[in-house]
Amino acid sequence: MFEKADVLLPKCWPVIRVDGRGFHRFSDSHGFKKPNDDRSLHLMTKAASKVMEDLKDVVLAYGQSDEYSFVLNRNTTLYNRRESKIVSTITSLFTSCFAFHWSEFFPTTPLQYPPAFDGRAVLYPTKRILRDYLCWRQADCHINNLYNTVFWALVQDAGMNKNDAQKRLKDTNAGGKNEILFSQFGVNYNTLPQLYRKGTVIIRPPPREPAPSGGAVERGDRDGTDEKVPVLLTLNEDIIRDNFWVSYPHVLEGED
Ligand code: DGT
Ligand code: MG
Ligand code: MG
Ligand code: MG
Ligand code: MG
Repeated sequence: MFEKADVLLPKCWPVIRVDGRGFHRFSDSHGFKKPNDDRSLHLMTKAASKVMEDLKDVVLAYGQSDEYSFVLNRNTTLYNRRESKIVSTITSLFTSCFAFHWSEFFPTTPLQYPPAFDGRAVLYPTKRILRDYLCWRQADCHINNLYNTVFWALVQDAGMNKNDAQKRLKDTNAGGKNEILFSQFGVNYNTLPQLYRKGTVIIRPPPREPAPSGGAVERGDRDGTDEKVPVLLTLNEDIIRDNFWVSYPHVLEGED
């Protein structure tokens, strides 16, 4: 009777974003490699995949750094679209999967304390605005990664102290940072792993092709019981340009 009504607006795409609580400290306490720790990035993706396997209304997840965004089908009726129920379930499931699978990714580093994630819901009224949101997160990944890559090269490889490295980078644009990486460290930023530069996007595979008449090839079903069909596709692709969305039109199907 006193419970607040918090139904997500109809028709809008719900996005639930989880973000590591105090991961600046968490990454230090657990000896994360700088600027990117593959173990942590893959553990994040493992936890996000578990969320998607469990909650079928998630059509796409995008992750970078200590965050993952989950896009729900715009017409989802999950928990009657109750915001607190959806956000708390996704955040809690993600967090427990992160802790549950920790030792697979960090076999020699015990968890020092229980990790936590915050979660929030944002609503996007159109596909275009939803895509703008995803562009923003991927652009954020790129900007932070470029900065962190140069910063840690200056500190770890060139022996600069952190204050000087920060000053050195303060007034550089993207071109300037690329130039430092190339001229001083022989690194071409564009050849660094896409995992670091683009983050990770998880989608479901496109619907099956109609079976050719006569000799149908049985591909099994998509409920996770048949190993032959991947349940999820995990990609490190650009999701800003149209290419990705043209290749996988089923992800945001339906009207605008
Ligand atoms: P918050 O989210 O307000 O509770 O505070 P933080 O500390 O989690 O801040 P946030 O989320 O803005 O920044 C993410 C932090 O996580 C940032 O300090 C860098 C760290 N981090 C994330 N991924 C990695 C990684 O792969 N390697 C290292 N060394 N650090 C990482
Ligand atoms: Mg934060
Ligand atoms: Mg955080
Ligand atoms: Mg973050
Ligand atoms: Mg109950």
